[in-house]
Amino acid sequence: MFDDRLSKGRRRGRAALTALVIAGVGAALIAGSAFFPTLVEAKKKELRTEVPPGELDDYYGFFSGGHSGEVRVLGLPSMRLFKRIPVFNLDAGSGWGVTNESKAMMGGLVTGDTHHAHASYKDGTYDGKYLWINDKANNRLARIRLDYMETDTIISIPHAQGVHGIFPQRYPQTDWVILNSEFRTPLHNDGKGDIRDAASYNGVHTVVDAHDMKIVCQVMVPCNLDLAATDYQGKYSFATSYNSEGGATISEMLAKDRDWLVVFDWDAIKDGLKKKDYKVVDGIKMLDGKPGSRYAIYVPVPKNPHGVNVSPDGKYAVCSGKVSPTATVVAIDKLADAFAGKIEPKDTIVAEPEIGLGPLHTTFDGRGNAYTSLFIDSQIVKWNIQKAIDLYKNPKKDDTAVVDRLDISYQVGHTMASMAETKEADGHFLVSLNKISKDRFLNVGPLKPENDQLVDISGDKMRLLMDEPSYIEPHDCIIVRRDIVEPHVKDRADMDEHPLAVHKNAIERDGNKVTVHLTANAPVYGMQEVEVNEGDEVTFIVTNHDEIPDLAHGFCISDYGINFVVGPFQTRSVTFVANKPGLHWIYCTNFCHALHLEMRLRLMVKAKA
Ligand code: K7E
Ligand code: CUA
Ligand code: CA
Repeated sequence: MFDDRLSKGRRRGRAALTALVIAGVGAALIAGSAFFPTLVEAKKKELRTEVPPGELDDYYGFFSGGHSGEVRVLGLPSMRLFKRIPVFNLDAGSGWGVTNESKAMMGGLVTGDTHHAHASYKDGTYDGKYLWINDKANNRLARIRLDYMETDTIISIPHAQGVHGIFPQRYPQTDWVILNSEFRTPLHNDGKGDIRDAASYNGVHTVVDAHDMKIVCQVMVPCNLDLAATDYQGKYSFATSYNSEGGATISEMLAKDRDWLVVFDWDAIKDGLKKKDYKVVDGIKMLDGKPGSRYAIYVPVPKNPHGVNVSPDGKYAVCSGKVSPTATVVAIDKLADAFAGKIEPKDTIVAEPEIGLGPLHTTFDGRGNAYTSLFIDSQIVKWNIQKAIDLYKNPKKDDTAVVDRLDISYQVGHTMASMAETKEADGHFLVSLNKISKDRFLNVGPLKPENDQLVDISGDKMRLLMDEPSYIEPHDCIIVRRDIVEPHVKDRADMDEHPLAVHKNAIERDGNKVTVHLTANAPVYGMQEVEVNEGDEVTFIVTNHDEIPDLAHGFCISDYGINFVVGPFQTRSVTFVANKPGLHWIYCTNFCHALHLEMRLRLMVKAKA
């Protein structure tokens, strides 16, 4: 039966491949369809905005799950939710936070606050290998491998609180990932000394090695660092700072009319590391990026800036002040002169168009237009970057860089267009990630869903396509072309990647430690019974030997609070103290076979004498 399913799967795979080849040769062959299944066609004709049953989406959307602590994988344009990847959260559906493998990464924490999901790059576009996501709550960075779409590493970021903006290096490939600390803290945050003295607090710009996930160095700054971006040359990273005042209260943080866009010079950082121009603080190389240092320049931008995004042509960094109705455009090719002291940091600003109230984040269509989210106005505003630059040079009364406005529902945070964080921005779709849905969905109590709205940006005017409710609270997302990710995604694990993969069923006893090596093969576990003594420390290591795509087994121990899922060729383990004597059936929780209900074994815990 399962062999049959496998070969059917293979046949389907071949059919899909054939379809792809045909589509490449010419879409004329796909006659009779109102939809245009390939991106090539979407560019030539009108944008397809529906995905009928049986067809696949054109894009993967990787959405942050906010304080749910997870990452979500959606398809666009359908906006269907395919998968929730547990990262910092307890996930009963998969056993994340239950298995030894996940617990080892989570460090005893089951909460997180994810904001920014960004994928790995090669030469300015995604390579489909990894995704990084921050945990603002507990100051961590996680990496998700996209072949399994599972978290593979979580690290803690020292000397940092409110780890918020993150961004991978875009060129020549992702070797570094940078992170910002939104909250300033004492460098040695051990409660000793004067912790009330806000003037002594610091922010840090952290550089992480994307390959081994170790911290390369930190650059200390006197201000806070909020959102982050990298350039398309591998030379600079950017961070907005809304607390240039160094305040500890909201009124102090709002004192000045301008704060900063801080720009970090990567060549200088690399040189500083080589010349050992750092202190070692708790084992971390700490460079001093204070104003006047060679590591950072401070571009004065309007009041309390939030987002910073780099245009897909690599020319401009665009940020916006939450309490200023403007966006600020910084020319990246002027930064070298500013670092060299030939011009002032403020002279790198080439435009400051007035766009609307509460501007937060900006995205791009690859045709020279920027789309900025306006939290207070509840709008996406489309504006032309070159026109903004021209008008900044030669102001004309009654002329504006604004091209179009779209009312959204309501109070948008991030907005992201398809492929917009790459040099291949294609200007097809945009998602407006709104904080409030208000009257757009059936009422579900005082706490309503958020509303992620899908917008067609392929024409002159933006066109609202869809409202999609979502759970608290996606801050940000990226939209990645299907052909970049799909070839990397595997149907089964590489069994021997797990050092404990079970090839032979066995029980080992070492004093009161019992290790059970167990295979799972529909519809049986490799053993029908296991006997232990009350108080034993028991470890079950379970390997799924079914190679059928998606044939997962569960492993649930009755009354022990243990349940997890093991995918094809995957190994998962759990360790617990057998503190409840008696018979406890272990059963499979994934409906895997006609005899799935019989897939169980007896765990017999003999009571202490
Ligand atoms: Cu604007 Cu955390 Cu990116 Cu929320 S952040 S919106
Ligand atoms: Cu295995 Cu159900
Ligand atoms: Ca401020």
